Amino acid sequence: MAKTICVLGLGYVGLPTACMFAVQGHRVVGVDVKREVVETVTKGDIHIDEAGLKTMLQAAINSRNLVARTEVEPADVFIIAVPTPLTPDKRADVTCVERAARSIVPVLARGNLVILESTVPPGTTSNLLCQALSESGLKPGSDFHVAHSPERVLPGNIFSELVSNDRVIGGITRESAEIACELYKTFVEGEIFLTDATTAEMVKLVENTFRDVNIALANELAMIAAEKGVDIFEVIAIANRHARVNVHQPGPGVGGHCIPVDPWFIVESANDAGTLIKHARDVNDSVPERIVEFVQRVVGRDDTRISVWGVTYKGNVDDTRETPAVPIVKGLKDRGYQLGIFDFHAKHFECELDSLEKAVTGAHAILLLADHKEFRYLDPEEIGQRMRRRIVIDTRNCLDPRKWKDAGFEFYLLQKKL
Ligand code: SAJ
Repeated sequence: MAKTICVLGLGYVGLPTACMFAVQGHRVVGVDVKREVVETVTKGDIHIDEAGLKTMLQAAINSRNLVARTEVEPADVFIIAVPTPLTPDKRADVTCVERAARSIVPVLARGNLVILESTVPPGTTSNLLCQALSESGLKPGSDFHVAHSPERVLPGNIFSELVSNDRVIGGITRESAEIACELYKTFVEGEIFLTDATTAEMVKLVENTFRDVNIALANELAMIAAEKGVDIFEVIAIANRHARVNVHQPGPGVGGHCIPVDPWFIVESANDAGTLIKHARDVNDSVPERIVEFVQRVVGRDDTRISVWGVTYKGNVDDTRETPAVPIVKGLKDRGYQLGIFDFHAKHFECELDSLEKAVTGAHAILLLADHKEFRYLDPEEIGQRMRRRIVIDTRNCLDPRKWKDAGFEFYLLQKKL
């Protein structure tokens, strides 16, 4: 049965989710505190880059099932999809969740369902969220339902993953989980696992922590392999052919708003445990500085210009949140390098972005940080003609070394000269 759904937060998760529910026939009110986001969405335009999002948004708007507002409206279901960033002392900043919950209080009615999709430390749904909603005078679990259903979609592939991924739904009561499950079944084709709210919170954190610790292992192995003169990407590719091995990829550091953040939510609630998780975080955070030192060793220092390619946190997205490119660019600038910075997708970055032509002209070396697929199709000869020296440092195993070496480039794959 069609429901009225209020989605709070029209970002990478909230907007695609709002669109999905709208095209399935639910009446959706998308709410964002930023007026410009509401205006953009209302026009059928997008403020974030995600494959298929614009088409989906226009379908949702044309169906007349989606409207965008700056204020919460009465609804059957409220879905909170707001950011939960890190505080400077590496704890979860849940202010936006709290504010979103408080904005629901005046319109909350008996029988409503409130779902938290934002990633939060274990216990947040049952404690902070329920307490905030209780200010309505209604009792969570009996007068209205509350569930945590963490988003688990991969930026760049959101629409297909929203549908095909398995989902975990943790209710503060079994009934809360079951009612939320019925709703998500509108479009979820993956399996839906029902559990309690704190378990669901922990599941989400464990997934991203697994990834972070695994990437830290890859980054540590990359340093060891470099000392041995071994290509770490080849080592991992062969090791991963073993049926029970899945080592992730090393790179210039770990970015995005999830993987470098979520492990801290476990560490903060772990008292004295969590040392391995913290160490992995520190390993990954130390990678950008190592990259800067390596650049210095390869290209030297005097009056040198580096062409930095790709500043997003990973390839084929426009997102520069928590990107390792920030500390790398800062480290290079602090050492006096001149930089030309180019990205195929990023719209915002700490420093001004250049055209590709400007970024390579007069450069002594290219430092590739984000593996956008477009980089693979560039002509090394054309690029080389504009440069003062022909050096490439590919931190992502993105380029075809043969092509670049044939064009006279000295080619480094992470720290290994090929
Ligand atoms: N990275 C590596 N090596 C790898 C994989 C990734 O260095 O082998 C780097 C990336 O370049 C990037 C960072 O790690 O800088 C994170 O990228 P990612 O693709 O691992 O993760 P996100 O942040 O784009 O999305 C993750 C996903 N989580 C998992 O796959 C377990 C996604 O499903 C979650 O929904 C998302 O976090 C989230 O919102 O939590």
